[in-house]
Amino acid sequence: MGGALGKSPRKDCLPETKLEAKMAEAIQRRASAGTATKSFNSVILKFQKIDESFRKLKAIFEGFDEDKNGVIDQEELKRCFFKLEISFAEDEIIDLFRACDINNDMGMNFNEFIVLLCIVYLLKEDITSAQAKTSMGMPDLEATFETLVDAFAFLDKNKDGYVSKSEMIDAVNETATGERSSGRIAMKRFEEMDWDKNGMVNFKEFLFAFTRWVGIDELEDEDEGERKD
Ligand SMILES: [Ca+2]
Ligand SMILES: [Ca+2]
Ligand SMILES: [Ca+2]
Repeated sequence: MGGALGKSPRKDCLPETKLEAKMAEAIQRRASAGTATKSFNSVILKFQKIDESFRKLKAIFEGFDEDKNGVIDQEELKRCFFKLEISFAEDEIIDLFRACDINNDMGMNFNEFIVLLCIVYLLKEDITSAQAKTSMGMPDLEATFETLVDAFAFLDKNKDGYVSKSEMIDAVNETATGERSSGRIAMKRFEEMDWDKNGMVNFKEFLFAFTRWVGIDELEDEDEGERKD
């Protein structure tokens, strides 16, 4: 009713979609429950392990790309969810697909697929906690997803489901004691994450930044390079 005309500050406009609202809620719950992550540095130290775990997913990705065109389309994704026994409603799958298709080519490329699965992990875990832990049947990968969810919950100090610039700076400063450059590094990391430049990083933006930091984009370039020879 009333209030609809009232101009709200930018932050109150978030979340922008139903899916984003669900993600933020799940993160809020996680952040409230406390996290195992002690510092942002400890997350950076895990980059290589995260990278290895992502690379193992490549073969699985290729298996689900049935027509071998390099992307997983909506039909392929539905079959993928069926095989992995991920019980999402069809409209939820489409929402996820649209949210992760950042280059708008109506397909999930490898890094979009990683982000999509990690969001599935976050949302699934939220539904049935303990027993859902390994229900995707990929324990290694799910351990990696857990690291990422936990890292994001760690960064989200005020538990609103988003990471703000000041939260990022606080997190980096906590560990890098007395280093003058640490603030600048935090800013740089934050700007790499905040794609739409609205001053807040949601879980999806965080995940896309991760696939770049650990070098998944490079992996795709390498593959193309090999084909040229
Ligand atoms: Ca395909
Ligand atoms: Ca795409
Ligand atoms: Ca926050």
